[in-house]
Formats: sequence, structure tokens, C-alpha cells
Amino acid sequence: MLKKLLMTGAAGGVGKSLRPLLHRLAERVVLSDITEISDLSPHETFRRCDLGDRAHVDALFDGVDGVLHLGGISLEKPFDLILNGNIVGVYNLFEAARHHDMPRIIFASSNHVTGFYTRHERVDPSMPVRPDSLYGVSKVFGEGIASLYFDKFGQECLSIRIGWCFPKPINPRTQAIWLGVEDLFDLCERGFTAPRVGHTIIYAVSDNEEMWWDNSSAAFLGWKPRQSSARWRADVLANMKLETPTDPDVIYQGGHFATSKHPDDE
Ligand code: NAI
Ligand code: 15L
Repeated sequence: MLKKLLMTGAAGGVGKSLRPLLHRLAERVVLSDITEISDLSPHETFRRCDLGDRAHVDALFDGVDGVLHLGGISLEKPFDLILNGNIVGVYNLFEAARHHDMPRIIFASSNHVTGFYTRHERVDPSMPVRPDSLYGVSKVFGEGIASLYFDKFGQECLSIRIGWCFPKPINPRTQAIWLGVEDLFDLCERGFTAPRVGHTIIYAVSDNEEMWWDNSSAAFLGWKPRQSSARWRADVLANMKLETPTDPDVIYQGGHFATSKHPDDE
């Protein structure tokens, strides 16, 4: 059991859905976000913080023995936003950890680190990255910092390349990459309690019928996702438009991230 877990990005969709489970993992939970959170449970406190502000990020770490880093820009956006939230922000986070006894970090990376692989390829974390967006590149940077800080300073981190963590899938792509919140919680618990993670990268995806990713290099975690998007199969089929196999949105694992315009041109 952790004594004090810091969760950044706590006001976001994933943070909200994880919050009711975190008392199973930590005695106290510090929620942080740039957006205010007011509906706190007794074991929770809130600290407003822009991840781009080094001193504020540093001040979040007092007594923290585990960090779940969800905060930042979660979609393709203009570069200045990504720079502040995901590049400066992740650097500030790892620097704060280095100066505060190096609590283990779980870093919310993304499937968009490898979004330019096709849906017919089976990708594992040792394969070269193929980011599909500036957002995907920012997650590559986060994984790079995690790798450097482990190799050079011994800072441990589990980078989880999340698929689609929303209540339910909306199309065949998100059906293949759906991640249930119970499975995510179980992965985080294993990430914090495993004797050693070094810097490990894993695809965070439930036990769906279609599988694009190979997590055998992280088998030591013993994570066996139990949820599946199969129960929405009929809904997805009933509501979907017919997919054109030659449509780039359909070809690439990253879907429309792979085909979107440069965000600074919009
Ligand atoms: P979200 O966009 O709902 O939440 C992100 C939170 O970060 C927001 O509450 C936002 O206010 C906060 N934030 C943004 N910029 C900030 C800054 N400069 N300083 C402090 N806080 C800032 O995203 P969601 O869906 O909850 O995702 C959580 C994490 O997981 C993100 O890092 C995202 O990239 C990653 N992820 C999520 C996936 C999903 O399916 N939901 C898939 C792949 C990755
Ligand atoms: C992500 O990385 C995003 O944070 C999430 O909002 C979804 O867009 C997801 O990827 C996706 O692959 O669709």
C-alpha cells in the first residue's frame, strides 16, 4: 500500500474514472490538475498546478511515494500547448522525482507512439517508434526521459501506452484497443508493487478479440487483463459506417491521428 500517491491530470476522463478505485492502492491521494476539482473524498486532497511550472510541480512531491502521471494534452493540438503540457511538463515531473527520493512513476503514454504501424502488424515495445502526430512525438519524448532517468539515475517508471480508455468503444478501431478501467487499475497496482520495473513499456489494452500489440516483454508484471470490448461487438457493428480498406484512417493503428492536418495550420 502506498502512503501518498500523486495523480496528475486528475480532472480528466481517465483520472475521474480511476479515482473511486485508488483507496485500494494508497492511504492518501493527492489529485493535481490545472482544472479545479472540488468533490473530494476524505483520503483525497487537491493541488492546482500547471505542469509547465517547475517550482509548482516540485512542490507537489512532498512525501509522495508513487506518481501516476496522466496530466497533459491528450490529443493532437498546436505545438505550443504540447510543448508546455507534455514536453516541459514531463521534464518537470521527472526532475521533481529526482529531487524527492525518486518515487516510482507510471507514465500515461499512448498508442500514438506507434500509430503509423498498420492494423495488420503486431507491434511490441522493442520495435522502432512510428508516431502519428506531434502529440505522439511528445509521448515518445516522455518515454525517452523515462529511459534516460532510469539508466542514468535509477528512477523507475512504467510507461503505459494506453489504447482507448473510455466507457465503451465507438468503432472497430476503438473496439480493438479498448481498455477497461478495472484492467487499468490492476496494471497500475502491479506497476507500483512489482519488486522492480526499471523502465518498462507496456501497451495498456484489455483482453479484446482483436489484438495489435504484443506485451510478452512485460510478462514479469503478471498483468492479465480480464475485461473485453467483445460485449459491445454487436453495437459497434450495428452503428458503424462501412469501412473502406484503402482509407488511411482505417489502414493505420492511429486512425485519424495519422491523417489529421498539421495542428498549427488549422
Ligand atoms: P484528458 O484530456 O481528459 O485529461 C488530461 C488532464 O490533464 C486534463 O484534466 C487537463 O486539465 C490536464 N492538463 C492538461 N494540460 C495541463 C497542464 N499544462 N498542467 C496540468 N494539467 C494539465 O485525458 P484522459 O483521456 O484522461 O487521458 C489521461 C492521460 O492518458 C493523458 O496523458 C493521455 O495522453 C493519456 N492517454 C489517454 C487515452 C485514453 O483513451 N483516454 C489513450 C492514450 C493515452
Ligand atoms: C489517445 O492518446 C487520446 O488521449 C485519447 O483521447 C484517444 O484519442 C486515443 O488516444 C485514441 O487512440 O483514440
